[in-house]
Amino acid sequence: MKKDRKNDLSLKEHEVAGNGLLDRRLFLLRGIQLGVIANIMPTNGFAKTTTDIDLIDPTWMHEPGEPFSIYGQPSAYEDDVVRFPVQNEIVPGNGVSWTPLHLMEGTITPNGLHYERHHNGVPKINPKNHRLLIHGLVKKDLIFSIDDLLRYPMKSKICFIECGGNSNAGWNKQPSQSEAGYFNGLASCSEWTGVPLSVLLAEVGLRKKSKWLVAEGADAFAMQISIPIEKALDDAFLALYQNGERIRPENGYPLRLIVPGWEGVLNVKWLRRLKVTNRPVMARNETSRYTELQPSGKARMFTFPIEAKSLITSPSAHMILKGPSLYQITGLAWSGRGKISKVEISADGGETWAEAALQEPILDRSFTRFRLPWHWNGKPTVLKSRAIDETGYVQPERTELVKKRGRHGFFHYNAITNWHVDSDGFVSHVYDKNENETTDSDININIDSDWD
Ligand SMILES: Nc1nc2c(c(=O)[nH]1)N[C@H]1C(S)=C(S)[C@@H](COP(=O)(O)O)O[C@H]1N2
Ligand SMILES: [Mo]
Repeated sequence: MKKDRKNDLSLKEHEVAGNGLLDRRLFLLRGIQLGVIANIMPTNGFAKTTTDIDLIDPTWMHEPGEPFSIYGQPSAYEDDVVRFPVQNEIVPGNGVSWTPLHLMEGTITPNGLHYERHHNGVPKINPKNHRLLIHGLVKKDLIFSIDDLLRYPMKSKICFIECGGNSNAGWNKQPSQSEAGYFNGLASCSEWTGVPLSVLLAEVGLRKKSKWLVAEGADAFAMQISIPIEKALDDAFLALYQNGERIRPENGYPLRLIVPGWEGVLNVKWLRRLKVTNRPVMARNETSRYTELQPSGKARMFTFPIEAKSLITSPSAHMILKGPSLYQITGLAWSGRGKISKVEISADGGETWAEAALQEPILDRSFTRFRLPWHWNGKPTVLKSRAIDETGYVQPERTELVKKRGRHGFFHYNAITNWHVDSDGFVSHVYDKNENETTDSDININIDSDWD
């Protein structure tokens, strides 16, 4: 094959940061750039030539295939792509199941893989018998059935939900060695469809003193949480659909609150009651949980927005790179304050950084996929990704986060994750060397088996 001279460029010419990070534009979907990638791939890319190997004649072409099904399931060969449940031994309905982010691509979480956080199990709700009451500081109390709600004009929004306790193993003194999704996958992204809360609040009529909304779920935990009325009127909505189908029981069927960009606990599932009040209810999940002691001795409360975060999903913990070659570094970035404006990647432990390509669509408060070509030279190194959102907020290094928030952290862990690649290509999680994790005053928490 005659090589296009223009594309026949050496790897070095495309290097934009130390240790083999290549120009993100090589990943733009245009012939010329992809041509360059093809040219710098080892020996004809990753496929075999027809002189090495024959095309396999598969047995499944010699017999009729399976008939139709009423609800599709993933291929039986994909049975490792599953959530990872961790539950309380005494109360099995209290726990979490993690989304396998390291085994997934794109930005949308399939419904069966959306992470779960229940405090007392998944209620079996018959939608015919489910009601939503809106009362409190309103002009008239109203009760809605699901059928009533289905008649309102709806809106759809793609957005992530992240538990405030996601990635909390990051506060541990030793780096968690769980796979990327089983450490950071209390975060998922779906298209939610339902009725804007502002429409229903206009219908009940807010009284002057209304400042908060207390939302309550119809589960055995009867979860309660307070939400400022401004957010409720701004972009909160009552979702009935998740990625085009009715919400899964695990995620709040038949009705859940969506509070875009704010911590997961506000997104009350199995929603049955909204009480308009003039102050927060001070429920368990906004006092003893989802708050934390600061170095000043004061507790942080009502830390609603999820700060910008990114995570390289591949290569990530437990993966093995097959020798020096061209690799695609890819991952997810998100921010509860708007759109992701930039993701930077380092392949030399943070000394130099290159800008990653952001895949369209880049949406408000949604997962954004990033990619960057990397030529690994086979030497041990540390990969990092750093997200910057449209407010200019920069995802912190772990040392910065610990310095600012102290050692009593449990929630809102959004530090940069370091993936160490050893000379065998094995990937593991490491902290920066300069992090002193051994002072006596440190509390000795080990959060791998805890959540909230
Ligand atoms: N009724 C009810 N709503 C709830 C919870 C719950 O236990 N009961 N858990 C909350 C928490 S802590 C989180 S992080 C999210 C999890 O939503 P998901 O299970 O759909 O991922 O739901 C929130 N809403
Ligand atoms: Mo949560």
